[in-house]
Amino acid sequence: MAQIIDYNKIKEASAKHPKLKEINYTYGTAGFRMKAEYLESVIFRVGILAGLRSKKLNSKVIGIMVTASHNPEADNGVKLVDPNGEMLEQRWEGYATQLANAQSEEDLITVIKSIVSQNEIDESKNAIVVYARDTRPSGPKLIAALEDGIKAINAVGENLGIKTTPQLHYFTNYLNCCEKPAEGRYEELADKLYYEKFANAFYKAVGDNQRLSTVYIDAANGVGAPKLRELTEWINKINDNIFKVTIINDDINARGKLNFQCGADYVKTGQNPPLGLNLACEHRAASLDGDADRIVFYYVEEDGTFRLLDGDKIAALSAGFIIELVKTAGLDINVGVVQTAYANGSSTAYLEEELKVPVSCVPTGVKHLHHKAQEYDVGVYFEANGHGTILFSSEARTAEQEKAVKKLQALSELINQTVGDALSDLLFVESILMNRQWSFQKWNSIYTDMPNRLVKVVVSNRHIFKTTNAERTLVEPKGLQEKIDKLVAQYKNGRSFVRPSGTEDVVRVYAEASTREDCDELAFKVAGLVYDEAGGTGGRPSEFL
Ligand code: NG1
Ligand code: ZN
Repeated sequence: MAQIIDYNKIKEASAKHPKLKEINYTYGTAGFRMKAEYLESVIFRVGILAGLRSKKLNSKVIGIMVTASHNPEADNGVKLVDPNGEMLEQRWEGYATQLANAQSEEDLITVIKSIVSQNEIDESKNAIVVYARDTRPSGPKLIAALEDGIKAINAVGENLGIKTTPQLHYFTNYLNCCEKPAEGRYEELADKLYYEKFANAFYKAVGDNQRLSTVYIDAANGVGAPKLRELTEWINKINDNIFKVTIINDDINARGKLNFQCGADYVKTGQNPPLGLNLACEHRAASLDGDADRIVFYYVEEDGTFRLLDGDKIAALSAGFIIELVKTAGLDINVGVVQTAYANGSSTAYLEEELKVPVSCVPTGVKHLHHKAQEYDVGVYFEANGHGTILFSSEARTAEQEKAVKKLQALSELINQTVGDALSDLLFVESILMNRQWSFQKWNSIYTDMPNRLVKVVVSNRHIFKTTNAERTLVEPKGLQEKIDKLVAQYKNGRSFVRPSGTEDVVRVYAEASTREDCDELAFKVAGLVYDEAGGTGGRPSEFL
């Protein structure tokens, strides 16, 4: 029988993790994320919040992931995962922000009590929480603060050790629908179940198609390296002739290497291969990010041109294959694709005009994509940066057992439906390419990307930027959108939009146009405009026009 909440115990424990005065925290697109040294009090309080959420949901297991994904090594972050493996419910994001900003111990107790009363939480319910971290050096200290928070609210906490973000999502969902392991066996089981599931599903999905060449994987010197290695060992145990990878940037122990000039974000933003990879023209390669929930693929042409196969290309490849299977099987299933404003214009045109699949555009942040994708029988969603997955509704999963349906079923088992997962996405893409016997070149040729560029602008206050129309139109600062529109109108197929980042203290400018020159000029003109008219700071970058 759990005790009711002991507020004095929380007060005492909290005094060991005091809130820094000068900082105002926000639970953003990806939870709390910033320099690791500012996060101790926040993480302690997230432990408390997870306990409250578990009590509220009748002792369901809540997940907590300590990671800052693709951010530099000095950053860290934390986010909560709901029982079905999805992101924390939106209303509770507000509670997370309130808890994090409570200045004194008394304020903290007041906030906790108000969450309890607003949600009619039965304090006597048991609470159970599982947590994991990526490989960042600041992880262990933050986990210790988290454990203090979990203990302070008398919740049961199970440490899963080092895991990828998608493993934590997957296992949280598993614990809430399947038998719970014995105490002390959680960490090991979280790996085993995950490897077993995806290795078997991959074997089923590739059938007897011929294996393709080795894939070189840049693991960003993060948690993806050991996890992918173990996953491929599991695949090889079933059949050692279906999948070959060579992992590079797998040094998780050296300081300063995580995400440094490598990883999915570096490759996508710079449109260059990562440090440490010598790409010959026949090589197939991919990059993960620091917590292995993003993946982008790439290769170089004979003349050395770098070709990126990003999240948009993954969505197009997946949707195309799924639609073909659905047609072959004669199934009455609706397939839809969800994108954000960052999706390349050519990808949207290809999906709508060639594949004739409905496409919707939602604001940045996986939760928005995920919710929209749930409206379809098969909902494909990928951010251009390589974070995404595919959701199969239960109707699609239980359709008759014909060949195409079986393949569709095998694909539905191969994708991590709780969240975007670089390792499961890698196997998913590879299985489609094997079924189609497509090279990266062939895959790339389904449509040609419009030249595009993403630019960061540092401003004194990014919170003055307000958007609408799935973030494609600025409402504030007043008058700025009209000026952007005037610039855009000067370029053939021009498109540009501006929004505040939810994970970094910057404003992002995105631009597309028919040629590389036009695109760069448009991006840097809009960036210059934002800098000049909306409080640019820290020195005007010389490339801004
Ligand atoms: P922000 O910083 O809000 O742009 C970035 C990505 C998002 C999402 C989150 C979470 C871009 C342009 N933005 O968000 O798509 O992945 O990080 O990691 O890639
Ligand atoms: Zn990530």
